[in-house]
Amino acid sequence: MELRILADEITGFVDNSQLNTANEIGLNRIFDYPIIGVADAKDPMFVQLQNPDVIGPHHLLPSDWLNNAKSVISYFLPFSKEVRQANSEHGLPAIEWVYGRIEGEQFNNALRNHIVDIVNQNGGKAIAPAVDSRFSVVGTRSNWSERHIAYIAGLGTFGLSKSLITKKGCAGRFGSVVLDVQIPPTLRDYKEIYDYCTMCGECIRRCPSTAITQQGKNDSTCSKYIGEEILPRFTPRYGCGKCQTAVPCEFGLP
Ligand code: B12
Ligand code: SF4
Ligand code: SF4
Repeated sequence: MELRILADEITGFVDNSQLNTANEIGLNRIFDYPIIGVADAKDPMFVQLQNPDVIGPHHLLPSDWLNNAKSVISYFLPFSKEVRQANSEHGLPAIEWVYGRIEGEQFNNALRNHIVDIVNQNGGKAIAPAVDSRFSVVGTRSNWSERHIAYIAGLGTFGLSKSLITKKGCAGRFGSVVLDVQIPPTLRDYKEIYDYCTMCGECIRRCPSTAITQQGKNDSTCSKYIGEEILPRFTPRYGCGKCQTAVPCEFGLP
């Protein structure tokens, strides 16, 4: 099976799925076309993620999710200009952004399932860990980290804000699927985990909870702010993403 078949399917899904809209707030498009990367399921970096300094021993390998795993498809769905620009104000998140977080993730889950279906229809087997019953988050660390998978699949590097920065920026969402079909891996054009970040510090100024400093991002400060300040105002939705909008790494490499 060629990557081109999957890429065409993903493009069609972004164009045609009703889940990529939020009509009740007049939003015609949540996500633009994604960029797609491929990792070899046997890449030694998957084992490295089990180091407690990186993620931890609970982080599963591709072969733990799927017997005979050969490749991992990872993609980044950039938010549309409407969603990104709406969130450029300081302070509370834009309504478009919190829909992007909740309804956007419903679209992302549908896309994960769609990719699994396409692989099955082409005679392969596939699993999307994020929608699998074994998926779990321990504290703030999941057993399948979409950003770390994207890093291995050549899609980008981390930033000071801990967002993963891709050639289409960092304002968006990631997804991935493990498959038992061999697809040539994407080359990583970086060496270190923060290569794409210029350390300009703009995300520090954007963060309403002071979670980000020159030393990095404090996950519990960010999490507490979203849980205590945002969720009560926007229930059942939430989000923030000020560190991903109106910054030089929002929609391209900084
Ligand atoms: C738990 C969680 C949170 C927690 C903790 C975030 C965190 N940094 O881990 C809280 C609630 C704070 C949070 C907040 C947000 N989240 Co969140 N969250 C997750 C979740 C479910 C799991 C994250 C996880 O497992 N982290 C693991 C830890 C270990 O990651 P880490 O500490 O950043 O990793 C560092 C170390 O590994 C270190 N490192 C040290 N040595 C080495 C060696 C190697 C080889 C490598 C690779 C790394 C490495 O580098 C990393 C960066 O410093 C993921 C979904 C998923 N399944 O992945 C989404 C996810 C990370 N969230 C996302 C988003 C969008 C958000 C928010 C913007 C909220 C919103 N939607 O409005 C904010 C802010 C994000 C930000 N600036 O990071 C996106 C990220 C998009 C992006 N461009 O990066 C994700 C990937 C969801 C998705 N499907 O797209 N989130
Ligand atoms: S705003 Fe600047 S410092 Fe922050 S992640 Fe983006 S490039 Fe890095
Ligand atoms: S999501 Fe909001 S609170 Fe969390 S680090 Fe980014 S700007 Fe700060």
